[in-house]
Amino acid sequence: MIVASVILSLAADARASMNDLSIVVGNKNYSSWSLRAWLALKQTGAPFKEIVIPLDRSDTKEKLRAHSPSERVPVLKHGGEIIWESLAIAEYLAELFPAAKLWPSQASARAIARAVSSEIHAGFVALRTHMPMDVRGRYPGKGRGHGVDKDIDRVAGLWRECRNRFGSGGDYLFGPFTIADAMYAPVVSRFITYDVALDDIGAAYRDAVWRWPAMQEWAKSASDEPWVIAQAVI
Ligand SMILES: N[C@@H](CCC(=O)N[C@@H](CS)C(=O)NCC(=O)O)C(=O)O
Repeated sequence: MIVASVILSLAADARASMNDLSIVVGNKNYSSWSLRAWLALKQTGAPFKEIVIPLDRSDTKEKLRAHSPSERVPVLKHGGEIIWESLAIAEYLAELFPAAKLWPSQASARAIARAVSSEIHAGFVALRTHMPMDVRGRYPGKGRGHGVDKDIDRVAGLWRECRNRFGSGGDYLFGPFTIADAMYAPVVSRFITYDVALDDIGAAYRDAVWRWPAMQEWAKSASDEPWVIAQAVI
């Protein structure tokens, strides 16, 4: 009885504050980590407020400090709670909104979705360094620094494996859109910006993510932004 009433009151707390979500992001053209968390939040269908902090400006650090304990974006605010780190935000949203099915429901698919999400979160340094996200930019053939081809091959291999093993229920890595797709969305944008050639499975997946309405909404905002950051490698 006590357990049931605690569960009911926790559920009521969560429901009561579902409308109290905001996300702090960087420039949409450049902030790849912000894109990941923002896409996961969009996928919940919940209303949220958005605060954009332009990066690489004299007042950026001060603005970041006002919102983020790590002085980085994204940050999710839910009531009095502050969550930073894109993957932690995505995990939090998956728990808060179980109906959104942000992770695959089958255990081994879910474990692999978490593995590929952690792999991009922690790795692919050459790709992330030499091909910085620039959503509206088009630089075919650029960004091929040391180690980038190896990273591209690994990404293409992961996409192929996930699509072949788990993708039959939809156009995304695990069928329907999950956090894993949000984590690779900036890579999709990079592959378009730098015109990276892909096999048929990779190209179809890239196009599916790019067409996704939330991705298009982000890309439109990125194109409309006034800020320009010089990218060293381009
Ligand atoms: N590991 C963090 C990385 C966050 C990160 O590096 N964010 C960049 C923007 S994409 C940032 O806030 N940079 C601060 C700055 O440019 O001053 C995450 O996953 O959220």
